[in-house]
This record gives sequence, structure tokens and C-alpha cells, in this order.
Amino acid sequence: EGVQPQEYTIIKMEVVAPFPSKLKVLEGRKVFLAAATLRPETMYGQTNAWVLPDGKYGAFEINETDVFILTQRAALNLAYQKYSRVPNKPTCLVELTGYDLIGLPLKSPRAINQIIYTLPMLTVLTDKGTGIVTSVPADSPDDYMALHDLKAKPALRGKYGVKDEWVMPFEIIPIINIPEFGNKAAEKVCADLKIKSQNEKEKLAEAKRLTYLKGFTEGTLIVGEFNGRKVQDVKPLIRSKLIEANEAIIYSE
Ligand code: A2H
Repeated sequence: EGVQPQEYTIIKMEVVAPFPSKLKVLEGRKVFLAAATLRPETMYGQTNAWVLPDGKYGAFEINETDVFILTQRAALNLAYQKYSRVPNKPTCLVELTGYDLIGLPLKSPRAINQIIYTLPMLTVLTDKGTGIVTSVPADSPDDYMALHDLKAKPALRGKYGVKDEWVMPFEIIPIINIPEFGNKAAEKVCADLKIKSQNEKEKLAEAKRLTYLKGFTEGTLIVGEFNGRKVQDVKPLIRSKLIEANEAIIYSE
């Protein structure tokens, strides 16, 4: 954990009914995977969500209507952030693991894809953010490599019970142009650095540094209502719009 508090945007990714047996008790409520992101302006390009298969999660009652799936640690943090309007003692309605979430279909704000699926990523940390990550393979090297691994390795899909149709139809959606890296910055930088899998931590850290910096300072959106505008100008606007539409909330830790 850093010394500086990190301010994330939690994206409310709605679980689409009918719910699987483990979530049946939640039917009739609005249930969301609560994904923590630093890049709300990239939500157009979501292709899936990530969970840690062995991670512990819970379905927490956030208010009268909403249930959030996230780590207990994050549920507690949220409960103490008054503006989030969650009660101080969040009630866990169902205890879950990442395995229970794999394959859940989601509807996520601003995503060009109508439905996306929940998939396993082995480098998700349960002591950071909410333990749920939304995947934007065009602009996130971690997301790009994890999706690449699942597409390239049938045995990896088999190990985690991932159906082909949750992965194979989902291509990178270009959303931001960076002069130096093009429209699929993560793919370009991972190729340049010869990154082979999601487990190459040091190289991925370098890839993230490069794309994050350039994406913010030099990136231009090429989709959506802010098409043609600079990332640094519209990032706060997109974030406020998501929050006003009740599709996202602020979360810090
Ligand atoms: B970002 P920082 Cl397009 N475990 O969102 C692993 N990674 C996590 C996580 C967790 N528990 N919680 C959040 N993250 C990811 C979008 C994105 C992100 C893009 C490009 C770069 C990027 C789509 N994924 O992050 O360590 C989330 O992925 C690169 C920095 O707190 C979140 O933002 O700095 C970012 O890591 C937070 O990382």
C-alpha cells in the first residue's frame, strides 16, 4: 500500500439474470460486480471482467436496491466512506470465491459490447481496490496479456471451466489513439517488450508505465460522445457523468 491515498472509480457491472444457483437468493435485486479502475474514460472498450479464482468475495447489501460483489476489505472501506451512502456495517448476503463468479454475464456502463463475461486473471490482488477488475485490452497491458493467454491456451480455459464463447468472440476494441502507439497501445507495447504471458510482472510494469503516461498526456478518444477529444480533458467529465448516472461511485483507500 502506498502512502498516498488512491482514488478509484468503482464501475457498477450489472449481473444479468437468470442468476446461477449460488446467487439465486439475490434474484429480484440489482447485483453488480464492483470493479475499481483508474481509467473510467476507457470503459467503452471493456471486453470482460477479471476475478482471482481463489480470491474470497462476498455479495454485500449496499443500500435498499443494490448488492455489490467485492472483497470484504473493500466493502468495509466503502462503508466508512460516507458519501458512498452505504451503511457502516455492510451485510454479507452470500460468501463467494472467484470460481463462483467465472462465466457470469454482465452489462457494464459505456461498454460497446452489450454483454461481457467474468473471467479468471491470476495476478488480481485481493488487497487492492475491490478485487474485481474490468478488462480493457486495447489500453491495459495486464488485460491484454491475460485475455491473450486465455485465447491462446485451451488448457488454461479448461482448468478454470471457461467456455470458448466467453472468450473467443471478444476482440480488442480500439478506443484511444496514441500517436506513438496507435489504436491498440497495449498490444503494441507488449509486442515491443516481447511479453509472453500475464505472469511477466517486471516487463508488464514497464508496459503499464509507458501506456499509462502516454495515454493520459497524448491520447485522444476515437469512440463515444467525446470522440476526437483529448483523454486528459474528458477523463474527469466521463467520470462525473458515470457517477451522476448512478453507474459508478468514488472509492478511495
Ligand atoms: B485499470 P494501481 Cl485501460 N488487482 O483500469 C490487480 N489490478 C487491479 C486491481 C487488483 N485488485 N484493482 C484494479 N486493478 C487495475 C483500466 C485500466 C487500468 C487501463 C489501463 C491501465 C490501468 C482497465 N483495466 O491500470 O496499482 C485496474 O486497471 C494501470 C495502472 O492502483 C486499475 O485501473 O495504480 C489499476 O489496476 C489500478 O492500479
